[in-house]
Amino acid sequence: MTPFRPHSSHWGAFSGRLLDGVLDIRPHAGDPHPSPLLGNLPASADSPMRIRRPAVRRGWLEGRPGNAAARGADDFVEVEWDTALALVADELSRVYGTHGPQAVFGGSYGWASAGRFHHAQSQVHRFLNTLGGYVKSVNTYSSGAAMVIMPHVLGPYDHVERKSVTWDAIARSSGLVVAFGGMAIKNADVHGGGNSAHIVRDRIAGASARGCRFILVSPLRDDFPPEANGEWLSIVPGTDVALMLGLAHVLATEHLHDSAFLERYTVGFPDFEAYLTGASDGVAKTAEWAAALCGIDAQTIRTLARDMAQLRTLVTVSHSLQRADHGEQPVWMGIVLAAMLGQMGLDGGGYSYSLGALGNTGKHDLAVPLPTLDQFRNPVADFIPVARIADMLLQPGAPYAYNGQARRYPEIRLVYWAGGNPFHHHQDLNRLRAAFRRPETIIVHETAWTASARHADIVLPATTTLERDDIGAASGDPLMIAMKQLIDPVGEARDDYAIFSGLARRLGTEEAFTENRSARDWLALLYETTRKALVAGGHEAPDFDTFWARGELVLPLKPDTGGPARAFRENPDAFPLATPSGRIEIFSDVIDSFGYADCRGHPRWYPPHAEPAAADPASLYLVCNQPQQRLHSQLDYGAVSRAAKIDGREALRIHPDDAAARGIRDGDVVRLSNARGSCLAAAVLSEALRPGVLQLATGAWFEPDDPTAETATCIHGNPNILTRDIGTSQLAQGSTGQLTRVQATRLDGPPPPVRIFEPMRFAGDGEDMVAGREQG
Ligand SMILES: Nc1nc2c(c(=O)[nH]1)N[C@H]1C(S)=C(S)[C@@H](COP(=O)(O)OP(=O)(O)OC[C@H]3O[C@@H](n4cnc5c(=O)[nH]c(N)nc54)[C@H](O)[C@@H]3O)O[C@H]1N2
Ligand SMILES: Nc1nc2c(c(=O)[nH]1)N[C@H]1C(S)=C(S)[C@@H](COP(=O)(O)OP(=O)(O)OC[C@H]3O[C@@H](n4cnc5c(=O)[nH]c(N)nc54)[C@H](O)[C@@H]3O)O[C@H]1N2
Ligand SMILES: [Mo]
Repeated sequence: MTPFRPHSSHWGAFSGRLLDGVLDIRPHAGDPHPSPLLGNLPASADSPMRIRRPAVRRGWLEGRPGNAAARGADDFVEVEWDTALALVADELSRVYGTHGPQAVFGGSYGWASAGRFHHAQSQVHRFLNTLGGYVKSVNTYSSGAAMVIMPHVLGPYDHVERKSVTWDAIARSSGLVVAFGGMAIKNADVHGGGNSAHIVRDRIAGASARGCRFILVSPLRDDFPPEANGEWLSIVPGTDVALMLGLAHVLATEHLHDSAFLERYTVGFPDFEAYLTGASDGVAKTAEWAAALCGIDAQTIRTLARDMAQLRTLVTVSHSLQRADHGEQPVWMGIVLAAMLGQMGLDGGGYSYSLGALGNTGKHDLAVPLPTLDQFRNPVADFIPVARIADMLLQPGAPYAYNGQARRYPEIRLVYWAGGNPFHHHQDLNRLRAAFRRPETIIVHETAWTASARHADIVLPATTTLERDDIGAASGDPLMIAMKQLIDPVGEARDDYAIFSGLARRLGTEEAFTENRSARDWLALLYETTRKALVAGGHEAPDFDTFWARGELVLPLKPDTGGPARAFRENPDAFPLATPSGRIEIFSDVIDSFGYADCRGHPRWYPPHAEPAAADPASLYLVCNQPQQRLHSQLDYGAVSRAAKIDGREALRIHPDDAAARGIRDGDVVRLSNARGSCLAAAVLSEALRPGVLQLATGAWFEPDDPTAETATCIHGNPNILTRDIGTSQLAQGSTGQLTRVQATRLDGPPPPVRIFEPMRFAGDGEDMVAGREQG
């Protein structure tokens, strides 16, 4: 019998073995609620979507560099590894030699896979740094707005997101949790680097059983697990700030706010209060005012505000709220609302950002550092806010504002991507297609034929974690896991480290990149960081071979001390916040001094950026949220992801009233469209949605109806063909992909079949020669 061997993934720890050629997976015994996403993994062992050999776009091969018009519509030619590595090395030499590192974009955003050493981001950045650096990206698609505004008004993002309120404190002390954007249990399945124990459901159930009330503010009812016994406030998308202002107005006018807290711990409340009452702009932000915008009646708002003042209240704001127009505002206004309640730093009260969005948020912090590969220093100072990729490629030299800086986009000639899928994560894919036709060369390392691989010039096949040894560990997760290789590399796939080592050899930087270490040497070396800290802390500290033989190691946790918020509350002079004033900034002089019309000195209600579709009364909101059945676009070809599709097409949820008004029945194919493009998806009627709101999760692999068309339709159901590619504001320039406006119509006649998961064909192959096996 083949023994099970330990392994890990972003969605959970497990053990696996190959049984009659099929990957057999068993969730970690200590995980109370293993993620169903584990069921996607076996496909990575044998799917025809795996990239088996290096491949080069024919047009690039024949007319390099550039010849980019056909990018995304061209054939690929499979080549030997030696040929592929020589092509990449020569092209890197040419671009670095002629244009310097500032012509190389190595931002390479993306989640890649669990594993501390073979982490694609660390590998690509380290490799490019040994060549002289690259233009990088800053911040994330997750929290582009929050990461920039937080340090101005509350302190480092990491303190607020990771080190404030724990699930234990909620289960112990919270009386009322008001969750703007909810805490969809699907999201807590996942955590970058691993999540060995899915505890969120049980903690919520525990708090609820003790009597804690959970209020869900969301257009979707299922953004809370049933265990919350939540009360659903069905809000108009994009209007949370109006609701928060309405609540704040009730608190202020009924003198339910904590003036002593505001006085001691905050700056700028009087300016904000003048706005709240209308003294400064003539509009009082009353409950009625809020109700007209957010669709929740004024009496409900008043009652909620009074309850919030009465109970031990935690205000949480999800990532999704800030991945939208003026996304800085709900983050900031949530802080102001919590400050008015005066409970910041109290057990189970105050403010928490993104709790429930990732599996380890709200768990205890680790007491030891994790193994981390040195990426070296990047000598290039230039960067872009991550979601400005298409702007950068389309408008080299163009000016833009960011966080008080007047910046210009660099001129990029070569794009290098490893471990991300921009054709998953970016907005307005037709615009991104145009942007991807600009650089001279695009190189992608991928495990699978994603749309990003299909839009590259040179595609190098990477292994998945299943095909290599690594160390699995993540912030907030106590288990360090010996991730052991479970299967042979698929096709000719190589580890990113091996690929970069081979390139470095050709480029004369091998020693700098590898430091003469094998992958195994690196695991043992990186492990030492954690082992030394274990020794120093007086904990059990097995050597690497013992850890590896044992398969896992439980790491010590820090005690739950309430984090920086508690320390600040107890002694604001000794433990000031890391903001300019040392206090919570309800008014920020720094932000005000930037002079941005779309993000000013204190939080405000800004109507969404004008959208042509919004003027049409028949248009609907489209919520483009995270998928339940996969992580982003990863393993969209896996069994669990595919089982949720209807005739191979992504499911679109629509309220029965909206469906009836359009003659749409369950299972019908629907065309969604707006000024940017269109996509097809399969209707699922659901009363879990607010009427007027549609929901289409992200992550269905982009499949253009016509890859040569300027404006393509995605026939598989990728919502990013519809979303807008504009920044949250001039402050943060974050992604606004969560929400958009669309028309929805029933597609009459036979829909085009979805063929994205059919095996790739390669130039030079006979008609019936395909890469990989037949589809099973
Ligand atoms: N409209 C809309 N768009 C969104 C969002 C939204 O809410 N709405 N959410 C945004 C958010 S929060 C995020 S974080 C992004 C996620 O965007 P991404 O992180 O880019 O999405 P993934 O699908 O996780 O892409 C990771 C890729 O890495 C590949 N990969 C995995 N392991 C390896 C490896 O070892 N080596 C190499 N070379 N490749 C590997 C996978 O095959 C996959 O294609 O999407 C964003 N996009
Ligand atoms: N299963 C699974 N889990 C994941 C991921 C995944 O791909 N799959 N991705 C992970 C990543 S990278 C991240 S960053 C997090 C993202 O965490 P979030 O961004 O918080 O997750 P979403 O599911 O996009 O959005 C949560 C909910 O917000 C609600 N919402 C949307 N717009 C509004 C609004 O205007 N107001 C209110 N009140 N609610 C609104 C939607 O109903 C949506 O279901 O999720 C993580 N968890
Ligand atoms: Mo994210």
